[in-house]
Amino acid sequence: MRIAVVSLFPRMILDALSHGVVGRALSRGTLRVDCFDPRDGATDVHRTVDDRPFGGGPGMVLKVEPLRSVLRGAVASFPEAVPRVVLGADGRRFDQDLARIASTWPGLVLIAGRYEGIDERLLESEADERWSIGDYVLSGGELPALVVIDTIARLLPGTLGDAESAEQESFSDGLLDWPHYTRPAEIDGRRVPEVLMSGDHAAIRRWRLREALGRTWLWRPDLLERRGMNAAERELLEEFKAERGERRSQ
Ligand code: 9D3
Repeated sequence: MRIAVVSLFPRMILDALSHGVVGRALSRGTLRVDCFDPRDGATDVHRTVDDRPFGGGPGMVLKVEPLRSVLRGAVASFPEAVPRVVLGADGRRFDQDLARIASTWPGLVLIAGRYEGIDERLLESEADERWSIGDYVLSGGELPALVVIDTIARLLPGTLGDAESAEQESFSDGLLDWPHYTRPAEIDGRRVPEVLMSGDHAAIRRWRLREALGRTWLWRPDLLERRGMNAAERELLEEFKAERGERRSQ
């Protein structure tokens, strides 16, 4: 998949993508990311990309012409039509479901804003969607662009190893993670749960699912509501609650 990013800080995007799983996806060619800088679309000597807001008030607004010119270049760099997505705090919440959908697209143009925002007329005429990554105020769209790219990259065939890819579709999908442990088996008198040392893979699987269900019930009941549970899972959750009650009364 290829993603084009329109941003005033292309280095911020490319530097951040050079590490780890996404860095490998880029060097293997599973993913390609190209940046387009609105400054390159400015025509004056100062390479102006922003101007004062009509109506007054603090801050600056990204002008239409430089942004539109590089955005059209970004769109034209694809052989077919691809969705143009503006990152904005007022957009549709980006989540794993939306990431799964986007990971099937042949390409994507992400537009990251800065300052107070982008001239509304550009958003109306040159963008298909607006996505937000959550309810908090950032300084611009670059970090959201990176969040979107990282999330999509992990879903592309060939990014993760076979084991990790298989785990994505596992029984624990839609739940919080179970707890993880590594050596040493005891630290400051605190031991790793005995079942993990047992070598009984069915029991380990069952314990992990129980912990994942229990943690999701405790901390993200909204996720559990949405996902639902089968009879076996409901029983495991009851087991978790009973054991938790016992632990608390000890
Ligand atoms: C304090 C500024 N706000 C006035 C009410 C408006 C505003 C302007 C620019 C708020 C945020 C931004 C910059 N943020 C983004 O470009 C952004 C963002 C975010 O801030 N939170 C969550 N998702 C996103 S996606 C893009």
